[in-house]
Amino acid sequence: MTETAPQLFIGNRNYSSWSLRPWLCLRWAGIAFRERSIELDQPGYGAEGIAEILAISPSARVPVLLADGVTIHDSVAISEWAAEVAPAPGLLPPNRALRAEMRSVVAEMHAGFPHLRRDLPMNLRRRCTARDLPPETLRDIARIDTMWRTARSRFGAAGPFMFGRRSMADAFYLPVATRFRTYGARLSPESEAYAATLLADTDFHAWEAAIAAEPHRLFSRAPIDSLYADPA
Ligand SMILES: N[C@@H](CCC(=O)N[C@@H](CS)C(=O)NCC(=O)O)C(=O)O
Repeated sequence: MTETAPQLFIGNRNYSSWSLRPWLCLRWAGIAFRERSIELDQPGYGAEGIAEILAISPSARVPVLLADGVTIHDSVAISEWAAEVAPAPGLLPPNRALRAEMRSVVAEMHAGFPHLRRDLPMNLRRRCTARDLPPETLRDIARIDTMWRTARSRFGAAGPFMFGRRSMADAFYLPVATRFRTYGARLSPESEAYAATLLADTDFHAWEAAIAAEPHRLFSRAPIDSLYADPA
């Protein structure tokens, strides 16, 4: 790979769902890129104050892609860049109406589901059962279940992904499938089948394998690893 290869800066693979999404899009698009990992568990976390991130990201957040001589500092922008550079794999469906529907669910994920993100943060290593979830979080889960079930009933004949063929929507909801696995959320059979399709992705397995190779350290700046633990 040359020094001009795109560089993707990501956060901890175990926790950073915003990093995983464009990373999957770049892999699915077949784009060669250099990867740089930044530890999120350090001073400034949660306050957009991590010095290493500030040095490369105008938003003080990761993911960031350095490519084409510019800084692309958002998961959707990076994923859209990947889809433009390599249109053939179909990250953006060629049909305009389908593309608009796909962008709607990507935007819904990117801008929404705050309660799901608060109560079921991505934690790939963890397995536990979420307890006493508030109604607003149950509503987020129910909305996603309906989204997945409806899409699968409409596009099932075209393939096993949300819109039949694999697209950017699948990269945006794969981290959600991991949250449902981590916290034991119950879904409709159609959504369970779709989540299993996402979790079987070979690029995602490569991402998970890299976590298994890292030293196991619990996150100290937010209670992600102790959520729903039995009281000592
Ligand atoms: N809207 C951004 C969100 C990115 C984001 O929140 N990144 C987190 C890590 S997953 C971050 O960099 N946090 C640094 C901090 O909180 O200081 C995107 O879609 O890329």
